[in-house]
Amino acid sequence: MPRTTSANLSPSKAAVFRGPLNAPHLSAVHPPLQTDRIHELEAVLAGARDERHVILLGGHPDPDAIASALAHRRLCERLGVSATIAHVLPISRSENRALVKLLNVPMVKVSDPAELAPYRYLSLVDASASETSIKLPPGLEVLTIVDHHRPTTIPKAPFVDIRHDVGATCTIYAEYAEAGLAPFGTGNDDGDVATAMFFGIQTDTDDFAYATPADFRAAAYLKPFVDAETLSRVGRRAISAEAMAAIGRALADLEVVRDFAIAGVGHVSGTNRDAIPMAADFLLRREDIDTVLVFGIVEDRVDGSLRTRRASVDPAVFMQNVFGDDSEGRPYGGGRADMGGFRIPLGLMAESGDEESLWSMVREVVHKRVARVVPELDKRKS
Ligand SMILES: [Mn+2]
Repeated sequence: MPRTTSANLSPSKAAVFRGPLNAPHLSAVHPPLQTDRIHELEAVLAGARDERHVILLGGHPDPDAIASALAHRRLCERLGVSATIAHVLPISRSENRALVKLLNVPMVKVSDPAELAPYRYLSLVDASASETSIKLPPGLEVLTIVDHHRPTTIPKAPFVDIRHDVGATCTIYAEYAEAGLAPFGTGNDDGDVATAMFFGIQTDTDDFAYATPADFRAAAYLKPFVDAETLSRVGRRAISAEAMAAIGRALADLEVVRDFAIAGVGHVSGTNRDAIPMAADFLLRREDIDTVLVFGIVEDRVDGSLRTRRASVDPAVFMQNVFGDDSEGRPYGGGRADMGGFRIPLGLMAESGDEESLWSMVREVVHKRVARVVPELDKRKS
């Protein structure tokens, strides 16, 4: 493992503030590390030492969530706390499955609340509310919350660290390590954890395009421990055959009205649901397009993604103008997991055995609705 200087790897907390990373020019761009916070976290975790602990990931876990869970588990291990990483929904992108495989991420998939019964404490990473698709056993208590999203309600837990001024949850965990709470460079799995965390920061900041000084600082702290070859293999962002086929169908179905594009991908399996935002991201790269809507049928619903480069287009407003609200008055779009994503349940229609007719109906209805906002789309069809 390459070492930079002994000063910034020193486990002694006192030495941290004298390390080279705290040079005046860096302190000027980011406030100094908060040692009281790490003592608080250390005390909360140490206090839970005798009980089993689960890190439950919400949604379809992305690299920042997976790597934050690894960082949290590593921290627990160092403090003598046993922690298990669990998730409910499948890991949907093949690049994320590659991350889990290449970095040996120990994860268990849970589907029944009974599987969570052995655990006393719950830690949330990269989310401030627990996964809604599983009912939590009443005895399970939230112990820590570390996140970088704006919470809808202020969550309560013995330890809460929510910061919106960083691009990734991994940045916060890297700060804990840099501040002296289980610093990197001592453990066998440090390389894997650092590599995952670096990739988490990289993906959550759009390859550092939206990285804040804190994200760069965290990445710089982790870099000496990162395995560059593994990082480049994970960073290849492999696309599954099914997702690539869906992108092909999106290209074949593409309709362009001025700088707006719409494309349907037909049926996509739940595991490859992310083929839809992937296709949207890909189409948005066409030089004459600045807003794109891609949709498809995923299991029992219409699933779609709106991507835009235009500051004047608010995806949530666009979606609401197009699809309106459901029977309970909630908009179909604007889910927390996918900005600009929408989901419309197909209800009984989903049971139709005639996939082709169902798709052509869905396609027609979506086009009609979108024509409310992009009228030229309708004129083309008639
Ligand atoms: Mn994140």
